[in-house]
Amino acid sequence: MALGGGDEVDLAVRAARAALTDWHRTPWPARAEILLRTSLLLEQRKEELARLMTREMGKVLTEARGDVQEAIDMGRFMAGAGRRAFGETVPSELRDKWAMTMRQPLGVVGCITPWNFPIAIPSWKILPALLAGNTVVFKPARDTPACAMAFVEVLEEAGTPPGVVNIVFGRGDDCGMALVDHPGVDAVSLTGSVEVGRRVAEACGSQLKKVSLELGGKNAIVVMGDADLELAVEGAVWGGFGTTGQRCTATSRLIVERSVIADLTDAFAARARALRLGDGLDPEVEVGPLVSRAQLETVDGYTQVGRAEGARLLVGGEVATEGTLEEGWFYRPTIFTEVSPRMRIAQEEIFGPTVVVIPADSLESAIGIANDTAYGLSLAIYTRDLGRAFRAITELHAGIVYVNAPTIGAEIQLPFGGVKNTGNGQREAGSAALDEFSEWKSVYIDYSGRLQRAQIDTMRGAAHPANPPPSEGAAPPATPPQG
Ligand code: UN1
Repeated sequence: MALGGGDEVDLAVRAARAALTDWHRTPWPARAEILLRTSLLLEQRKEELARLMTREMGKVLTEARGDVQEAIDMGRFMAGAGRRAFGETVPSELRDKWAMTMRQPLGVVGCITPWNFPIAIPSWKILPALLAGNTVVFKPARDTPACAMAFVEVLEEAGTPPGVVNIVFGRGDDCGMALVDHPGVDAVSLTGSVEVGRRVAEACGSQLKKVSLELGGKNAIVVMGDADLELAVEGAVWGGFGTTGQRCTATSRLIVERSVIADLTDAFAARARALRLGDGLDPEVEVGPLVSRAQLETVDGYTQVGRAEGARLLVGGEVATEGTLEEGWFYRPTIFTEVSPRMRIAQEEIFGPTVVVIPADSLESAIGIANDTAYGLSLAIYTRDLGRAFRAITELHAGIVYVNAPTIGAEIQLPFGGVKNTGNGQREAGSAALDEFSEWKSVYIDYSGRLQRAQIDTMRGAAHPANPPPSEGAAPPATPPQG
């Protein structure tokens, strides 16, 4: 793979700057048309792109289709948003004066994306950035260049003018940081690790660049004693082992009320043991490989950590090598029980098919455990009790909360992002996406034909004795003239 560095980034940023004025002047609905065409083209090419994705990073085909679908959805949503990018019109405090707001682009936006959602996540960033009139330099993860390139080709085919979207390939250290540091880049949007997020935020902070960070999670499903346990097990399997656990929204903790923990764990373990591993292009396969050897080593490293911490390894915990599995980075779905909430395996993001089961005594203690990590992306509760559900909705400290559904499965019409180390308060997707990629301009239009002073001339016409109008300052006669 070609590895770009500072020179390639500089070329891309120059191209993006050169294209900026014209793109900004293009009306919102016209930009939106291109996003609609992007969405339609992605739909036409969905199968081909999904297959490319499975081959490139390993997620099973059904999920790869879902990934492309997320970008299709985002294109539709942003296309609609182009005709409803509302500002506010509010009454002025002065006569014959108009007050309103409009969205402005940030300028050139650097989009740095991970490999786990190689088309969906770029679409969350690039499509709203383009809609708002920004131009983009896109630096995808090194593990998924083909998906990234295919996405950019679709944007080009949909009619994005030259220079509006640019792609650079390379390592985070040099290529990614060159993009973040480049003085021609006005804002950065990153999905990645906390460690990288911190570096990017520091670099942006020193240059006062707007930065949006989405940095992962340590998501949990809380299962209460009254829950539909079959449903909870389904949710835990999908949330924990979908995408081989390589989602920032993956369910990596199950916090279970003691009364049902034995039943739930047995059923969950049986399901995990039965999952079919293999080539994601095979429709029978449920769990694909990890993306790389490095990821496999990280995941296995956490198994060793869990053992050393005294947790009980119930299922998995090893590399899978039987038959053709030997040819890929396969790891068995893994469950630890007898986990205490402060263990590293219960605190740190593993990004693999590892779920830890933690007992809880009550709803209150379960919520406490769920909230007690450095992250706050996605938390879920399974219960049939409406009161408990609402307590959880209110008290779970996360950007996304699910009731009777696992921690994965966010839809693009709602904001996506989290609290604490998960990010820096920005949200992607939904209408919030435009807040990420635009800023407000307040506009005042005075058609009175005279100087009107805000806060001072505001009582004009209201005969306020403390505030005589400037041009009619003479006091009225104390007694009306006699007729
Ligand atoms: C991610 O895990 O990086 O909610 C994104 C979900 C998906 C997006 C996940 N729609 O799981």
